[in-house]
Amino acid sequence: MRIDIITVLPELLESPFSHSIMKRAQEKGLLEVLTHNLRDHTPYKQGQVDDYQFGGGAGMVMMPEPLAILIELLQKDRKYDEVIYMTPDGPLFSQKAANTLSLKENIMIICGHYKGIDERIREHYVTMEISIGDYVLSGGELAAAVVVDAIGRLLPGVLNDETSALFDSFQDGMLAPPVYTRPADFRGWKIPDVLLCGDPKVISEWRHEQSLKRTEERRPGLLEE
Ligand code: 6GU
Repeated sequence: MRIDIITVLPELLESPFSHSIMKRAQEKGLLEVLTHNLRDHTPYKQGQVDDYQFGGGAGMVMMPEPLAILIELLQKDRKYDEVIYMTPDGPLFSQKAANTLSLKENIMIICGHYKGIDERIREHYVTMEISIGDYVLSGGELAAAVVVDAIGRLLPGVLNDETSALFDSFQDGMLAPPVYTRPADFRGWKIPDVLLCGDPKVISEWRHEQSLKRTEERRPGLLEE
């Protein structure tokens, strides 16, 4: 999968994909993440990409022309399955959306800043909008990093048995069960006996019960879905 990200802050997106699982996904050739600095593509002087909003009001708006130029430049080389605009007024991101996006070949992500991007870009180029939660970030970059991470780890071959996504929270509509590692007795705090019983079926049933209990207590809405 290839992901092209349009941003005015490419530096902000360097580290998130340079470590751990995202790094391995790229080294294995399963994921390609490219950032494009919008300022390198603006026809306006001094790298200008934003301007005052028509009708007045505080805050700048990202101008349509630099975005259209860069989007069309990218679209010349490949067909994008989705052109995603990261925005707090978009639909909420979910594991289900991550699963669906992980099946795509080419994705473009536009990171907004200031008051957002000119509405005409949303109307004419954007095919999907994503918000990662009901709070406002100063730009779409951190949200884009969240989305790329959630998608990237689902690509076949990225995770191994140790990191498998099969038993993640949300993957079956439930939260994950509690987990423990050595020592079995830490300062007198003992792990549940059942985990030492050696019967995979009994342990699997216990984990399922724990998942259900956690989900009922913390996120009952998930069970209704
Ligand atoms: Cl995608 N962008 C911004 N700027 N803020 C957000 C967001 C996105 N999702 C939640 N808050």
